[in-house]
Amino acid sequence: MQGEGVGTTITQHILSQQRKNPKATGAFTTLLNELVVAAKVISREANKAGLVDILGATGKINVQDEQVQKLDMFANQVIIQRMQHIGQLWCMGSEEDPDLIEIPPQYPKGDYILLFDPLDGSSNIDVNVSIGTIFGIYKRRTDSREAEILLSDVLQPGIKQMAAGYFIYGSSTIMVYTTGNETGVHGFTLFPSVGEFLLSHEDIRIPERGKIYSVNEGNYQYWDEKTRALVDYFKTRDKETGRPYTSRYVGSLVADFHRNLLKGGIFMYPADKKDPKKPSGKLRLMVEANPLAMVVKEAGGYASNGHGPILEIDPGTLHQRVPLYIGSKKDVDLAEAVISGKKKLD
Ligand code: P6P
Repeated sequence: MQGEGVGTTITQHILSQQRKNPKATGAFTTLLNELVVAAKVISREANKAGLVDILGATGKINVQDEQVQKLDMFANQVIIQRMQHIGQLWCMGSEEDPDLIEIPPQYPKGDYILLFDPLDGSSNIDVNVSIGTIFGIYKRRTDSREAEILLSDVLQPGIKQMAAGYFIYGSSTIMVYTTGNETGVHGFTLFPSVGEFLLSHEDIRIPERGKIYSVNEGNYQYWDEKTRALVDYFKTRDKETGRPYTSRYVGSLVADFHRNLLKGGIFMYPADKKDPKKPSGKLRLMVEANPLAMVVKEAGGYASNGHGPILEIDPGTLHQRVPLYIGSKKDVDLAEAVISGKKKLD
C-alpha cells in the first residue's frame, strides 16, 4: 500500500482495516481519522510548549486531585471540540472531566463511545519529557431507542473495546493503534513536512520476555511484601533468567509503555499505601489501563491487575484506579502469580 513514494498514511491504513471488516460502515474510519487531526493539533502545541506561554499549571485541580496543566486543558478541549461534531459518538469520557461528556444537541450522535486521557504524563511537560494521549473506543450497549446517556452504557470491560491506542509527543510524534481481532498493532510517525502520520512500525510484536522493569521504586516502603519480593526478584542476579533486568522509568506512562512494547519488559504501578484515597495505585482503568491492555494483548503481551486480566475487569466507576502490570507475557504472568499468591519467590 504505497502512495506517491511517501509510504502508507494512517488514513490509508485505517481504510484497509475497514475493508477487512465486512460489517464496517466507515463511521469508525471517520472517528479514527478525526482523532488523528486532534493529535496533530496537540502535537503542534506540545512541541511549542517550550517556546510560548502554554507551560505551567492552571491553578485548577481535576477530578484526579491533580494539578491541571495548561496543555492538559488545551488537549482536552481540542479532542472534545473536534470529536463532538462528527456524528459518530454517543458520548465521551475524559480523565479531565468528572462526568460523561454529552454531544451538544446541534450535532448528530452516533453509536461509538470515546474514552481518553488527553495528555498523560503532563507533570513532565515543563521538563520536555515525552507525554501522550491514550484512547479507547467502544460501541454503546443500549440501542438507539434509549435516548438517555447511561453510565452503564460506558462502563464496559476493556475486552469490549473496538479499538485502542495512543499518541506520543516526544522527539517525534508517534501513533500506535489496534482494531483488535488479530489485526495487529501498527505504529505511525508524524512527518511534519508531509503533515501525515506514515506507517513506521508495521505489526508490532512484544518479546515474550523482556530485560527491562519499570516501576517507581520511591514507593518501595508503601508496597506490601509480595510487591517488594517481585521487584527485588527483577533486581537479583540470576544468569539463567537473564537477571538483573535493567531499570527504566520515565514517569510518563505512554513513554514507558512504548519502550517496553518495542523492546520487551514489564511496567508496574502496584497498589500502595502512599495515599489512602488511592489504595489501588494511581493509574485509571478506563482511560489508561484498558486501552494499553488491548494494544499489548494484540501485540502478544499481557496486562494484569495482579490477580487477573485487566481487560476482564467489570468497571465500577468512570475514574476507577487499578494496579497495573503490563508488558511481556512471561514477565507479567510471573508478576500475577506472585501478587496473587499463587507463586512464592524464595
Ligand atoms: P509516579 C503521569 O502523571 C502518570 O499518570 C503516568 O503517566 C505515569 O506512569 C505515572 O503517573 C507516574 O506516577 O507516582 O511514579 O510519579
